[in-house]
Amino acid sequence: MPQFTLKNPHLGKNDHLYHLGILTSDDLEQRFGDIKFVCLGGKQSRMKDFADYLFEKLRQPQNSHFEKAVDESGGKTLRNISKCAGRYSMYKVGDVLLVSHGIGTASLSVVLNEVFKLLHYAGCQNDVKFIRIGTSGGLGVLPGTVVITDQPYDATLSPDFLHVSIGRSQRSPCKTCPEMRESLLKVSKGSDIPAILGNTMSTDDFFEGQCRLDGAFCDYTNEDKAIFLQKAHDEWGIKNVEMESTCLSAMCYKAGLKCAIVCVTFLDRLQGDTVKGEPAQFDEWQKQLYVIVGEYIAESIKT
Ligand code: R2B
Ligand code: URA
Repeated sequence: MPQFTLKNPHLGKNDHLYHLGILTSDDLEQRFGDIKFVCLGGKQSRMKDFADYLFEKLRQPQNSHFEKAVDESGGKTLRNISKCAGRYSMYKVGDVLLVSHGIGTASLSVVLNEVFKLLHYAGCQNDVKFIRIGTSGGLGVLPGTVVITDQPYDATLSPDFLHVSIGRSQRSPCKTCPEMRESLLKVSKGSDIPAILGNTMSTDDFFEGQCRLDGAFCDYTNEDKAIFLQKAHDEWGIKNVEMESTCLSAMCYKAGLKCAIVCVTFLDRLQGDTVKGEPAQFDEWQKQLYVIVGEYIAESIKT
């Protein structure tokens, strides 16, 4: 299998992955060369939780990164590899790297640049798969439904990612991997978790960008909002709204890497704006993502 290689001619041998707290002199091939999957999610605590879940699901793989000291019961604790940098959390469980990305494109693109460089410097194979597990607002679906993204759209309903380099706006295509989507859907059908394939709208802002009336500002009417969201649902097939799918799918596609996006919905945005409910219920819904993605990874590693 060929190695994953970034084409940037400016990359050398000495680099500092500043936000991950990793140097190229840190024995990257030995520590990270076996990575096959990268799982990303917004919250640091969710990635720690998912790392612990995956560690058990994959039967405690020894090529994980542990704290040096054992815990009170003599057991091993997974190490937050990026703790020293203080920005993101990162764990390695067997062949899987789990990384938090914060909220939105700015935060996600920083960590993705550094994760891509990590794979490049570590000499990973070029078939590493990226999966985002996240939360979202649903459109016309029951809260708790898991949406596996087919096509990401931006906040203007364009199927690409708008970004700026050397003062110029550029649009890059957003693509998720058809095989990964289908396999994730198949895994979910084998469980009792409600999961669907659908298109996702990704915005740079949680409030006005997602047509909410309950932000600090609102320059449109309830009717304007309802017309836009209904059109997004009916004509574009949008089933959920979040803040990272365009950036992730465009950056992975540009790097030649496959990706999937699996998000649970916390409310139906055709019914309201405010996320409200019991924290325990939200935790339970998010654990559905661990079950689907954990099973998908376990099956993929087996075959
Ligand atoms: C979903 O939830 C976050 C905002 O609350 C954001 O990261 C996203 O995509
Ligand atoms: N995350 C979002 O980006 N939007 C929502 O409505 C809920 C979670």
